[in-house]
Amino acid sequence: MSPPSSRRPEFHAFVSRHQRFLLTTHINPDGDGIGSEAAVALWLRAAGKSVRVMNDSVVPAAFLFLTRSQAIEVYEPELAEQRFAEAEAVVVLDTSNRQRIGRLAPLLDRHAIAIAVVDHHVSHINGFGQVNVIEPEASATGEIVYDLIREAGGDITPEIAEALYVALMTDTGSFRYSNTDSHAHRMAADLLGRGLDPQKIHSMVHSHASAGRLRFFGEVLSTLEMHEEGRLAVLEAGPEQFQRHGLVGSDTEGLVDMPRSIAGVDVVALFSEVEHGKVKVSLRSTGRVAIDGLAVRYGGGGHTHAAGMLLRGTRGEVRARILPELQRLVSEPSPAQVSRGS
Ligand SMILES: [Mn+2]
Repeated sequence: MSPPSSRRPEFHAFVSRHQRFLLTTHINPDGDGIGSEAAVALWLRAAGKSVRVMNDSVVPAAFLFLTRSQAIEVYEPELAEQRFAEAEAVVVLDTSNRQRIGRLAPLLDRHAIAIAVVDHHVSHINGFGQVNVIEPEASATGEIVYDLIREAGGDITPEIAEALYVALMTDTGSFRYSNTDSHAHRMAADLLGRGLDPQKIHSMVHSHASAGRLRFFGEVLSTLEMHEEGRLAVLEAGPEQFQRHGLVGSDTEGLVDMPRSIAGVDVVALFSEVEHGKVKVSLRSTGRVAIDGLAVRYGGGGHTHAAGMLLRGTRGEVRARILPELQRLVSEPSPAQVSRGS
């Protein structure tokens, strides 16, 4: 059953009505963003549509194999103008916050272009498209895409299956986060039945760490702080650490998840000051505590148990603002903050 803000029939009409599509996803795209783009592109092309894909950020090395038969372009001012002029319709995948598509966002205003949004984040539930398929109960945008392709009578080819498997696998933390439900497992089973090699896909996605990234993880983890009688874990990384190891903000992927394995931890916060005066706050929680509300109040977003925001200031200043809020969340969760799943 789709929630009120999900408009699947309207999405199918949107696809039928247009011929030339431009797909995009959020800045610092993950496996769900790239996998969903690849799957939708392959499906639309098989249906005789013309498709371009352009993102604000480069495709991370881990997901380059998904661009074998569909190029994913990176934003450049002139090229972006050209792509928007050529397209009739944009499909935004894995974010319903228009700011999150980065430098492509202003082009939505300058070009009279139809917009559809397909997403599973709860923070901008009404969407900014003419058509919004926003289903927070889906474990990945790829899961919604899988349903949409099948509803439209499209063929889940081995290549589409691979892209959707990557989307599902990465957004469920390899089927271990709380969003992993029976629908996700049924979908995975169906995709595997189409001849995928899960071990091979897993190793393609997870064999791109550099030695510098692991040393950086080691450094940051060695300064792990525990607050609130062990229920709140705090990590911090500074600009000099990113520079020394040659890393960027997206290289912290996975780091904030590690302290979740400590017995008794309810919330983990990572304060990454990637450049001076700009702090990325990554939040994770376990069953008892919801952290998406806090992220939204500070202009960010995410899911019940995985959220984040970007704040201005030094990490000392940002910590001083956010830490008391986290301490409050951990020590007295109100009924509204009790898990409702993600
Ligand atoms: Mn996602």
